[in-house]
Amino acid sequence: MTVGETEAMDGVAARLERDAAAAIRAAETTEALADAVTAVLGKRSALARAHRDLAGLDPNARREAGRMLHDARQRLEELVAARREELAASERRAMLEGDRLDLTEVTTVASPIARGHLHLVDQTQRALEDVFVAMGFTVAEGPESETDWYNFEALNIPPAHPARSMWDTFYLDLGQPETVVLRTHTSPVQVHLMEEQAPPIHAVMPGRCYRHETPDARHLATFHQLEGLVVDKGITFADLAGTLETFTNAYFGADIHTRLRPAYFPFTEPSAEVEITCTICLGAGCRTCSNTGWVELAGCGMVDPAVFEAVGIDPTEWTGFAFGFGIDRCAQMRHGIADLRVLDENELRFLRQF
Ligand code: FA5
Repeated sequence: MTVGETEAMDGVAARLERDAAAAIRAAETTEALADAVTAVLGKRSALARAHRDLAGLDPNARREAGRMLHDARQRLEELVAARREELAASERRAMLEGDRLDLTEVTTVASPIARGHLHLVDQTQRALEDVFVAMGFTVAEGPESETDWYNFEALNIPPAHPARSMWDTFYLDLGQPETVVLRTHTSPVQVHLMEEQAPPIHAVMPGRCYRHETPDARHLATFHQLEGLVVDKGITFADLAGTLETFTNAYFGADIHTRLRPAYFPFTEPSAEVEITCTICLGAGCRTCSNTGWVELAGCGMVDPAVFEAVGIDPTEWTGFAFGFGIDRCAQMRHGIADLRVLDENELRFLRQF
């Protein structure tokens, strides 16, 4: 190969390599790169043609030109490998970016399931419990179906006693007729507690009660009470009155007045009813308070010695008081609900207000 021929071949190889390198760098995707590789390094490429043309050269020139083309091909293959890696990396990045889960976006999308909250009666029960727990009471619970003994007899209401008519009772079809009832009040939980626990006792007992009553503005057939029981030494009616006063101030506010009216319950002596100013009419008289200006919230009294005897507590050593608040009534008076029946209807537009 003459010096001139060598220079000419050098120039051809350099041009082929420059053009091929430009095509490789211009490829923007791995697919485009594969096409570029076929075009610049494949069998029909200018480089492959130049290789084939070497056959027409004399052996020296062929060797020299062959080396140049071979070196150019090697550099181009290295360039292809580097570009392939670059493109694969950026394509992987793009794919991960596309798959990324944007958690802020997910949480801002409104859930098709609306979040609920506690029913007003449950909220009220918890608020009442909180007030009494802050005063040092514990919280206990008892069963909703009771034997006649717990609901009546242990509470000093023997069978056929006229006081039974104070509670319109639902009887369950279990055992002997009229021996198992849906509890008509939470007072039977007092009996369970005194059987299980030795005095002193300071406890409240919330729960659902049932009465065969026609619902009206102040009554439901299924309602809730919060029973209270204190058994200790030297407990007097003043302790009961003070506890009720502290509770009503804490729950209803200092401007709500309460009064105690003498009443009768077979399991307390003396007994009283706790009334507060009707919050619907502020005492003026309305349908909710039957035009009296007052609404009864609870029954209460000093534990009758006969109840202590029924559960084996010595009434000469211990005295106590008990009360039973209507939880639904407390919610009614606290929130100015004219008709208690709305608490049972589960109308969401009403419930969502609380
Ligand atoms: C009793 O149930 C007694 N066990 C209360 C008691 C406990 C007295 C401890 C003495 C010692 P009474 O039936 O009055 O009493 O009910 C008490 C309270 O429960 C009422 O003041 C009222 O707030 C609520 N209540 C009673 N019946 C219903 C009803 N049908 N619907 C809604 N609340 C009611």
